[in-house]
Amino acid sequence: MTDLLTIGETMVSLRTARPMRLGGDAHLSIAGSESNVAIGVSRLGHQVAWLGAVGNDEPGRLIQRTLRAEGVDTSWLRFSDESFTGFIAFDQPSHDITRVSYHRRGSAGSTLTSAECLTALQAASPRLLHVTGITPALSGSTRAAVLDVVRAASDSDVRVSLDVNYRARLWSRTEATALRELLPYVHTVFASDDELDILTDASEPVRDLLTSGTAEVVVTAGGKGARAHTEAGTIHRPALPVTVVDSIGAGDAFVSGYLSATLDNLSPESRLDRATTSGAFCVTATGDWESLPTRTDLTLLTHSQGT
Ligand code: CKP
Ligand code: MG
Repeated sequence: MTDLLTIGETMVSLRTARPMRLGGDAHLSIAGSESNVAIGVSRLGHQVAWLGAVGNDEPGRLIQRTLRAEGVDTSWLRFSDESFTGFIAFDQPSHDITRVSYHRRGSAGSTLTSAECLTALQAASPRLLHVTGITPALSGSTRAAVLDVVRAASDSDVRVSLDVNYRARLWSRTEATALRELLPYVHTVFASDDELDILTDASEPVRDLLTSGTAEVVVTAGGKGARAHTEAGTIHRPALPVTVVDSIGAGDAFVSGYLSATLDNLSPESRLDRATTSGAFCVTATGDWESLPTRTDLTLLTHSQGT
C-alpha cells in the first residue's frame, strides 16, 4: 500500500559555487518540489510514489535512478520521446546569493495529462496525495491534470495537501489565483504568510479558508517558525536555531516532516515539531533534498538542541 503519492515536475539541477558564467566545476543533481517531498517522506520510513514525465534522455534516467535509490516508487514515471527533461540552474553570484534560472518551458514535465494522473491515483490507492502550485503553472494540460486528480482523490477519501509554492517566474500572482479552483478538494494547505492572498481575498485569510472547508492551514514564516490552524485552534512552533547554509528546499522538507507525522497519526503539535525539525536539517547543507533527515537523524538534532 502506498502511503503518499506526489505529482509534479522533476528537473535536473546544475549547481556552481561561483558565478556560472565563469565555468569550472558544477554539481549535477535533481530538483523538484514534489519529488523533494517524496524523498523526505521516504527517508522517514513511509511508502511513497512519485508521478511525473521526463525526457527519454540521460537527465531523465538520472531522475529515475535517484528517486529509486531514495526508495521512491517510480512505477508511473513516463519517458517522453517528444520532449526533453527540464533543468534548473543554481549559481552563486556572491557568497550569500543564489540565483535560480529555469529551462523548462515545453519540457516533458509540462506534458503531464489527467489520464496518467488518474491511472496512478487508482493504481497506487494512496492514503495521502500531495501537489503544489508549481504544477498548474506549467501548462494547460498540467493545470487540468492537477484539478482532475485532486477532485478524484477527494471523491475517494484520499486526503489532499497543497503547497502554494508561488513561483513568479512561471506566472503572475493574479494568474496564480487559479489555485483557488483546487481548494474544495484540499484538506491541508501549506503556504507562507505572503502567499495567503493568492488563495483568498478575505481580510482574514486563514479564517476564510477554514470556514470554506479547508481542515488545516499550515503557515510558514521562515526563521520565525510555523503555525498550524484548525477549527480547534492555532499552534505555533519556533524554527530550530541552526546555521542556514541554503534555504532552497526548506519548504519541501517542512512539508515532508508534517506529512510523515500525519501518516503516523501524531498530534498537531508533533506534526509541527517534525516539520520544523526536517526544515532545520534541510537548511544546514547545500542541495534541495540531500540533507533531508531519516528518523534517527530527527532524534539527533532534537537532542543536540536540548529541546
Ligand atoms: O519551496 P522550496 O524551496 O522547498 O522548493 C524548492 C523546489 O521545484 C526546488 O527543488 C525547485 O526545483 C522547485 O522548488 C521549483 O520548481 O522552483
Ligand atoms: Mg516552498
